[in-house]
Amino acid sequence: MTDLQVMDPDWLEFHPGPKKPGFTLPKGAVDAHCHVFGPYPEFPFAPERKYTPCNAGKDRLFALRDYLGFERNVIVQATCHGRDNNAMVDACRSGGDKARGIASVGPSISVDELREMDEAGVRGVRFNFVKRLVDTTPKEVFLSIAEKIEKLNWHIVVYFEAADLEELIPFLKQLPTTIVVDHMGRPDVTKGVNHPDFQRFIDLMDELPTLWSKVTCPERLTVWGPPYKDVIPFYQAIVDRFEDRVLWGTDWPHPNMKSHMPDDGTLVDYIPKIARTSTQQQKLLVDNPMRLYWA
Ligand code: 0GY
Repeated sequence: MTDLQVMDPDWLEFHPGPKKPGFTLPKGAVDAHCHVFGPYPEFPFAPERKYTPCNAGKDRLFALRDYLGFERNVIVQATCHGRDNNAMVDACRSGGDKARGIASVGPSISVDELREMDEAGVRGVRFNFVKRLVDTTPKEVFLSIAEKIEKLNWHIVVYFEAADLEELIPFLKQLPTTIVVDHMGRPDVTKGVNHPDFQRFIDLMDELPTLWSKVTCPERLTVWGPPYKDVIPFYQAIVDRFEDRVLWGTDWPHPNMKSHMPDDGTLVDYIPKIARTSTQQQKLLVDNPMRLYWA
């Protein structure tokens, strides 16, 4: 089927020719946060989506994986596909043992449907609280989904903005599985690492041994822009304290970037600034994602 571009007029496409990273990734490194978009029309976008992206299918993702030096991908269902997980599941099936997935599901999902996704490589669901991306889902609905997926030994990926964390804490404490927070809960980096908002997140990781963090997306969190120096102390604070519960990913194809499009090779070169020892790098890029997604 021939691809058709239907993206929003102001959509920024992923970098067409990223640099070859200077940093050599450890053997078996996992890109633990990336997406596929379409390609349209083979995999249509959801009617309820809040944005229409460029096509960014599995072939482009796997080519980038090999080019940057990653061995594996964790493909997170993007909100532009709603609860239609076909593009992500198809990519997982094509990737075989080199791919795992995170789905987005509704309360009516059956155990058989979950099992079928599990067999394709899906290992979790994503609960999204970012208002510009999704309509609100009642917490009871999420809790009913959590109960179902727990039986498959899956985990839950949560996406929220820092300002919403306080209100979400009682809910997060009710979740029965490992919880992975996207992009450190999106701290406001202008407030500094010692601000109560970021300390609240660190305190929660201290309190809940089941809580993990993705140390991802400096390009989203930065105020200064490349080379994202303002975000480094936040990543270091998390990696230094919780090196067994952190994950890293490119976030390719970088949905909703408005200021600039990052070079994925430059993002890989950023890793040694946030995980400064080879032990931390091995855990962040290999041991932790392998334990969570491939064990
Ligand atoms: C990300 C971030 C964003 C979008 C999505 O599923 C999505 O649409 O995750 C965003 O706009 O902040 O993790 O890719």
